[in-house]
Amino acid sequence: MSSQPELAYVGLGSNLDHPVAQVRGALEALADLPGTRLVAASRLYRNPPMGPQDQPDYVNAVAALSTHLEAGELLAELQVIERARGRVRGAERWGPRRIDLDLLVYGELRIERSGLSVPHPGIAVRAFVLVPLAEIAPSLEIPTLGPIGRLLEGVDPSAVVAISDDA
Ligand code: 5RU
Ligand code: CA
Ligand code: CA
Ligand code: CA
Repeated sequence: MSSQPELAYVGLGSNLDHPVAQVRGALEALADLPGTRLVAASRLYRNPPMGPQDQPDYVNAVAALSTHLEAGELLAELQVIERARGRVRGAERWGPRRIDLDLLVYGELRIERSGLSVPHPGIAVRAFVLVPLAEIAPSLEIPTLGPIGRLLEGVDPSAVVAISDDA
């Protein structure tokens, strides 16, 4: 654990076993991580699958964390939460899942190695990440990728629909 907290952004996604409850439960688990505060959470957004289409719609959200965990520690904790919340690694790549937690951004850090890229390269082209991320961090400058506003201009956000709070 480092002494200076970093601001990190985590993407959440679910399309199995009541996705709204899965994402809400994972947000609580993020808030409970050691040395970590949940500083913001976007609304939840329902949207059709990208990649393989033969699966249910997703619910996606983004969380902002202030954390004393190092990037590698935080990544390991995200995988612990995925497993604890019943994620099963299926045969199909990019198939349906109960919960998926992606480390999108960790401070100013840039990592490029097999199995881990930070910032997450998918951010740039995925409306289901950019829309909730822009909701909680509209002025974010994403290391290597640029200002979030410019990235948003390159995607179609129309299918990413906020789930009303009182539904
Ligand atoms: C190919 C393109 C593969 C985009 C993937 C999610 C991708 C998804 C999600 C929605 C995947 C990775 N679609 N597809 N939300 N994850 N809407 O969280 F994202 S598989
Ligand atoms: Ca906490
Ligand atoms: Ca993902
Ligand atoms: Ca993932």
